[in-house]
Amino acid sequence: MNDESQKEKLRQHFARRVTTQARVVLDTWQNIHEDKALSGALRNEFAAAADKLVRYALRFEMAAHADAGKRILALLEHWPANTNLGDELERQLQDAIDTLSRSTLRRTDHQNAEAPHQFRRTPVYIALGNEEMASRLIRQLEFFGFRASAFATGDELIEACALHKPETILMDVNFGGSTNGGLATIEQLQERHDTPIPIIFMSDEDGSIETRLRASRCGGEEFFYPAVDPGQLIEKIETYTHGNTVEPYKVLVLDDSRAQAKYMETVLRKAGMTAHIITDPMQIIHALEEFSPEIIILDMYMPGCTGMEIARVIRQQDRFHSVPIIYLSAEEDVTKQLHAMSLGGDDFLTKPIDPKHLIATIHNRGRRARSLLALMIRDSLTGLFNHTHTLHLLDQEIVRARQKGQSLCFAMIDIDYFKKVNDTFGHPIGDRVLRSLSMFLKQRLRKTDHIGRYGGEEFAIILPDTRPSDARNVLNEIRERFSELQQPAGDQEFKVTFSCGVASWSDESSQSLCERADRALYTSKAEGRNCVTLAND
Ligand code: GH3
Ligand code: MG
Repeated sequence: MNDESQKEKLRQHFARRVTTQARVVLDTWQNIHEDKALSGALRNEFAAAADKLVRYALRFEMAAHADAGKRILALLEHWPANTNLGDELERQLQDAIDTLSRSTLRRTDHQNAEAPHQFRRTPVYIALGNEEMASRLIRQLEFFGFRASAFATGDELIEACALHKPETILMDVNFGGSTNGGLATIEQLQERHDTPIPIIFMSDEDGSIETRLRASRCGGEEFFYPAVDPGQLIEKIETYTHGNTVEPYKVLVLDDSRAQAKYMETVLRKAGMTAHIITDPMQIIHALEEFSPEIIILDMYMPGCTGMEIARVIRQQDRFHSVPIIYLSAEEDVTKQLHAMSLGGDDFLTKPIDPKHLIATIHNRGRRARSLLALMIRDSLTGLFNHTHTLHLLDQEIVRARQKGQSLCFAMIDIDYFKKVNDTFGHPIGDRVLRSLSMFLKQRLRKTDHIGRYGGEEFAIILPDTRPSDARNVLNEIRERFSELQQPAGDQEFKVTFSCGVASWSDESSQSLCERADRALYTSKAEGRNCVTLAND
């Protein structure tokens, strides 16, 4: 490769930094936009993201992005810290955001309509009156790697479920042409299965509470009315897939009575949950950081402070903003319970605790929290952590490595000549390659490693407590195995390789660590691809 084209490649490589950062800005704006009452808490994060965008865009000479970013920063001057966003400013910011998203939109590659031929997932069944809509949905789902089939009658559906239990069923409430025919089919179907199949109901005619109740009672997890948006549907299905991995819930209990705390611990452990108990409220911050609970149970009254005060402190941290909090107390005064809820609690359980009630509450809260979280932190194509969350995990692991005096490695992976895969076999096959690499990484790495989709065809891996030479060896092994994998495309097959850069943390910021891994990745590219480079300190 000559000098000029090397330079052009490098430029393109870094251009992606800018577009990735632009997406971080757009994502943050989306969150602000969705809940303006909480926007004050996101203002600084949004400003920092926009600032970084401008710096990157200037560095890599991308004028449109730099201008859009500067306009956002100028508008942010009128948004004081810790206040919520006002209407007029929101309109102006939206305008600037629109400009930015126009510059960031990915040019869609030439799309070859061919769908992937092999699927790993269990099927999704579709029972809709509208055939055209059903086949459109199937195509969409296949694009995301789901195997979907449509059914014309309830009997066929029930038979198919007996043969192969689906991940989920999309069911028209009035399926089969009769009012509530779909509901009746599902009721009949669920009786034959020990664990109910999650159902997504839709109806374009009837969104009444009676119908919704009946749907929910026979396993209806979602109710789309009056229309189904395919994008949303796919996200729902994706969420169920993650929900299906039955990791035990991580529950933090704060109760000043050691006996009560011990009792709770026993109940939770018996139910297969991971419990972490503290009896001193002053330990809460430390426990949050160390244990990262998914659900928090707080005693209402403790010496020195109340559960409500602790809840408020917990809610002040962005990360724990939406973690469910359950209060425990002998308090039977309803007014006080309501007050406690208004201060950021989700549920209230009265002592003595009925273990069944406790476990059911945790399951309900936990499941909802997990599916919400999955939408926020995961990439919908691969199910890996998204860019923002990967960086967040990296920061967390750096803190841990520093505390424990352990080593830590960060790797960046970029598929080689991926554009050619898209151009030759079509975008859907390209997507399937991304998913196959993501599954490959999940299979080969330890549970304690974090895998993220960093950008389009770039992945990032955080390897805690790992020495640089070990990280390099592991990644080299993965690289070799992956390069041998046959990727099917219709009746052809092809192989794909990736390049990788690894950096070992040396008491530096996450940004510096990322940049070193990125440079090492680029060295791998420059040295001919399909190799792993370890960054110098
Ligand atoms: P190199 O070896 O230098 O990395 O070459 P490359 O072709 O892999 O890199 P380049 O940056 O030129 O192209 C990356 C391609 O990845 C272009 C883009 O369309 C494609 N891509 C990005 N995100 C996705 C995605 O979500 N799905 C698919 N199918 N393709 C994607
Ligand atoms: Mg590439």
